[in-house]
Amino acid sequence: MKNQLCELLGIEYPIIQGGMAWVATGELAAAVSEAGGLGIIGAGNAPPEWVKAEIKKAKEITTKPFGVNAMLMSPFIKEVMDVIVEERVAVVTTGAGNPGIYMEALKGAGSKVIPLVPSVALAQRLEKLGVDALIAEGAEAGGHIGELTTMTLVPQIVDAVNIPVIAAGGIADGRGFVAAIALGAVGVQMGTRFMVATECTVHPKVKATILKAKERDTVVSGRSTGHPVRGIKNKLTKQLEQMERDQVAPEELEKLGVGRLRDAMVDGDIQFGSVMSGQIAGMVKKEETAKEIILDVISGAERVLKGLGVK
Ligand code: TUI
Repeated sequence: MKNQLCELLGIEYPIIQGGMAWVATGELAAAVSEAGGLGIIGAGNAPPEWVKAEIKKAKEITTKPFGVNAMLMSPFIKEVMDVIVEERVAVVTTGAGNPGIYMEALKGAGSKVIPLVPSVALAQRLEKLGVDALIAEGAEAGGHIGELTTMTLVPQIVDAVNIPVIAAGGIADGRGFVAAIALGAVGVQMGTRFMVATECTVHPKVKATILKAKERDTVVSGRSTGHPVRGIKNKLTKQLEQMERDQVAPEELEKLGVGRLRDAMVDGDIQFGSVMSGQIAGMVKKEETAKEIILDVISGAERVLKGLGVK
């Protein structure tokens, strides 16, 4: 399974863990990297001190490369980027915007830069800026999403650029992995499946919610704000839905959303907090170590390929 992406990132398996805000801590990132994938710390809206402490934690657990996801809408984004540069983080993924203004500093620090993109247009713009690879994330994913599905987005981006493309959104096993490769991707990013990893420090009530979720249990909220978010249906999403029906001003919806992700992921408020999750939650049925998850995806992929007569 060693390929071009493994060479680029210095990893064993072409599997990246999603940079989930308030979920992907130094412990989870280090466990995924130790298991041969690429672990990612999710900076989200956290202050720079938190990001720095998580980077230090990961460095204490592993000497393997890991990354940080910089959420470009964070109020602390400039300071978080300073920490990333200072700590010379091996890989930086970005979400929720265009990382153009940070490229020079990140490349200067020796980081590989891999933005998440929801469209062909942004993929082409970022290729010109010299990013190392792209993550094409479909709307099956959890959290902030674009319009296109993984099935339609990945091959269109693959055809439009000359840099490696990683697929994300709706992938949680060997079948999804092979499907992504068939669409032209060089690897996958998985979030929801790693949320229930043994080493993931998210609140146990959140893990239980993911494990019992069925295929139609996620919904997209906040379309009127311009930043739609997928998560598990609960009292918060019902309230947001009602507000959209009542045509409440988008700023009011944004206000209601502030702090809700942390409420769920850290404090375990699964009713009024934002339990961001992908549609594939319905297929995630057991808690396993990061190593077990990665080996299951790889062995599942090998079984699919054998069935196809490829190997
Ligand atoms: O970023 C994510 N997923 C996220 S971010 C997040 S925190 C948040 N919470 C509430 C509202 C907004 C953010 C939770 N989950 N995935 C990657 C991703 N990036 N999805 C969509 C995008 C994206 C959207 C627009 C990337 C670039 C973009 O560009 C706009 C532009 O400048 O052209």
